[in-house]
Amino acid sequence: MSSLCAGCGHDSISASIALACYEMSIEPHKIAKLSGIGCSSKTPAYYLNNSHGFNSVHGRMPSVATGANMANGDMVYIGVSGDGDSASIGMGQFVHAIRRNINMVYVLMNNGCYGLTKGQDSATADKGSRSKKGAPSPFSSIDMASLALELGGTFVAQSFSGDKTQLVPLLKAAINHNGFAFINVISPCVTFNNNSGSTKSYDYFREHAEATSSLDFVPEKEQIVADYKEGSQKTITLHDGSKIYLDKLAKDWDPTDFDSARASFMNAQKSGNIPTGLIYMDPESIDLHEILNSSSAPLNQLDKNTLCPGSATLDMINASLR
Ligand SMILES: Cc1ncc(C[n+]2csc(CCOP(=O)(O)OP(=O)(O)O)c2C)c(N)n1
Repeated sequence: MSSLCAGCGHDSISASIALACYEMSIEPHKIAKLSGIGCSSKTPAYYLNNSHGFNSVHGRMPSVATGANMANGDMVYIGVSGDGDSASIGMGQFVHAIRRNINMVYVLMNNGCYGLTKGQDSATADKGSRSKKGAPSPFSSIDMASLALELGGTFVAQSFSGDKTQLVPLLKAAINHNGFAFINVISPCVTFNNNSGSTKSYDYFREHAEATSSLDFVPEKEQIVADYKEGSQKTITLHDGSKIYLDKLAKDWDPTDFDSARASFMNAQKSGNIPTGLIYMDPESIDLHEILNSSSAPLNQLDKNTLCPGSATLDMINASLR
């Protein structure tokens, strides 16, 4: 049983994560759940029992994920974080995880406030928006999805906690993406930030959501059953042959086009609308292991000869540096 408030968006996201992993038949021991501190970061306690888990200190989840991934690239890393955890104390860690393209899913449960510590404005609270107890936020907000794109993020998506139809295929595509897959999920805080005046409330989202596409994810070996209207679909093939099918809703939408992804965030800032769906992805993305040419085989499975190649090899390396 979750100990979060009844109606919390975070619980719906947890349900979507569990469903995505179930539908992909990922064995629990192949998953590592990682988080920082906050109501959002407590959620891994409520899903994927028997998976590995690490609840780090506040804002430090990305460095734990980096270390774990470097030691064992043969796992599915699912990190969850809050907007306080990621956009304030953990901002430095967040940006470098994107820059390094660590192969992980990063779900930001974005409620525009510090839920766990009783609802203070976070850095994603929109300027002028008002939480239940607070004055209008005097500062402009940080748009985390737009930031992820600017930093060279290779998979940037946006969704809503209550939209399982959109979120589950997005999560599946993110799990299959070869690199850092960021999903910014608007997740209303029913206790502190679900009032009129809040731009992270259920009502505001319903009035301002702007779906870029509806989508489906089809794993490599499964029969393709997607059935979309003629002339409006886009298929993206991932590195392992799996496919993402997009049914375009927004005019001229192409998630592999960086410039239109960027333009959609610019337009959203002006209109106050929230684009949802797969905003951008690079199907050619290469992850940190490939960038560094490091071993993606788990280090604890390497034998002594691989780990210690002997003095002749060492002499060769030394000679090459002289
Ligand atoms: C180093 C440190 N500073 C401050 C805190 C207090 N603190 C706990 S959770 C939190 C913010 C949580 O907000 P968010 O990440 O948005 O998660 P939410 O609870 O809203 O899901 C803060 C400031 C802490 N635990 N550790």
